Amino acid sequence: MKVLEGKLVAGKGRFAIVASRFNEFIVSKLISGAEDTFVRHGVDTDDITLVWVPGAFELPLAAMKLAQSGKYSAIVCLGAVIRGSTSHYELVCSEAAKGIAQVGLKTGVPVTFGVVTTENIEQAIERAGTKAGNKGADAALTALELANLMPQL
Ligand code: INI
Repeated sequence: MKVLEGKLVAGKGRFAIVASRFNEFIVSKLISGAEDTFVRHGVDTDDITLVWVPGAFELPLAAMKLAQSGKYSAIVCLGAVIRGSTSHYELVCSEAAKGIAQVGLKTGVPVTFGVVTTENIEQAIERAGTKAGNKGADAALTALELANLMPQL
């Protein structure tokens, strides 16, 4: 049986991180986690581009432009949507998730989902480098694996 899978190595590609400013105190921790993961797996910091957007709702549009540019092996989307602070929590979460998935499917460029969606700030902190790991680091690891896998398929 021939098995194809991505290795967690940098390769020659460049990576983009799209991050939302809303709840920046959480998102900045996700960015640090993603950058640290890329660098520890051999990605040169010059090969990482960070793009800011206002909120999680805007992540897909920026990710789409980056994916269409053809410059990146994978794109990581980072954000924090906290129910306590919004009446349209479900809408923001679902549009961000659907939009991010669509970018990957429409362009063939891996786009990973590092958006923390929680009931309250405490749960967001847990997912941004404390008790429950760092979702930015997880999303960067997934980006590395998919970037390595895509050329094999
Ligand atoms: N955007 C977020 O990234 N997180 C949130 O928790 C949030 N809340 O609470 O509303 C949020 N809203 C802004 C939204 O993403 C858009 O930027 C805005 O609606 C303008 O399009």
